[in-house]
Amino acid sequence: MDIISDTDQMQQRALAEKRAGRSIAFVPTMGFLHDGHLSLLQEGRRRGDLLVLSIFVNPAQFGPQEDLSSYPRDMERDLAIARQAGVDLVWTPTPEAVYPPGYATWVDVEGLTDTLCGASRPGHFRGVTTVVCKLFNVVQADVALFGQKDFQQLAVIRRMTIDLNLPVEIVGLPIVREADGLAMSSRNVYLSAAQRQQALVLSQALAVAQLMVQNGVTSAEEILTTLRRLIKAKPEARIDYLQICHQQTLQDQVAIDTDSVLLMAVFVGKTRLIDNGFLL
Ligand code: PAJ
Repeated sequence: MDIISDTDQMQQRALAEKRAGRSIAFVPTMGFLHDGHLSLLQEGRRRGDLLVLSIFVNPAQFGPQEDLSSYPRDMERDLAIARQAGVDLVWTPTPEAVYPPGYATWVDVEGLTDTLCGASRPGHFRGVTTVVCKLFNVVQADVALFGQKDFQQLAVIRRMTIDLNLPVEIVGLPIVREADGLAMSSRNVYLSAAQRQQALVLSQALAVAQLMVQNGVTSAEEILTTLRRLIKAKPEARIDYLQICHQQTLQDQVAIDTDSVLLMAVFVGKTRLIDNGFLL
């Protein structure tokens, strides 16, 4: 497994691989890898001749009050996991290389980024789309793999890829969960034992919503009212948003149908957790 930090070196290597007729599968991450990331790497291994992983905690997607400086990092462990997963090349750029002095170009997807995480984290998606566009250009990805855990991020990246004619196939993969249902996240390490227990309320809320729909409830508001009560019963949980949206437009829905997805962001203590799932 090769480890490259330099951007030009990464791009030259990618271009050489393409000239040699090899396809490139790409998994962009911020590191502190878990089984969710691993599922993307495993699918990437199947889909590309060369499997590239990037590890970059992207400052541009963190707000001023957010956890950039405390975001968990463990490069040695990440590299061991990558080796195990059959990654060919790990790219670990520095913030200075990605955003050198004078940097002035941003990619901004309109509309889809107005709601949900976009509303509570101003500028977040601008940071995500800008870095993902840059990463695609350097890595020369043919296929890139993303998790449905970040449902809105996936929708926004699909939109950007279409709108900017990026020659990259975007693949979305299901949420990987802990045995008790908690969606895996690098941020789960922030949780105390008591908070870790209360964090189960996200996946429980999803299960309750799915059960209500199975039992014939079609009113989004009826479901949301029940879920709000469930979540508020946890002393350390605070709802950031809880919405039932159309999977493509991300607009709120009144009645449940096969396009309905429940999307939530809940603070447990100071840790903001997200989860989502289809209702039918
Ligand atoms: P990060 O949070 O490290 O996630 C990297 C990829 O792993 C994303 O596509 C995310 O959706 C996926 N992922 C995270 N948890 C998952 C889970 N439990 N199951 C399945 N997939 C999961 O998302 C980012 O980094 C950044 O915004 C990035 C796209 C790298 C741009 O900086």
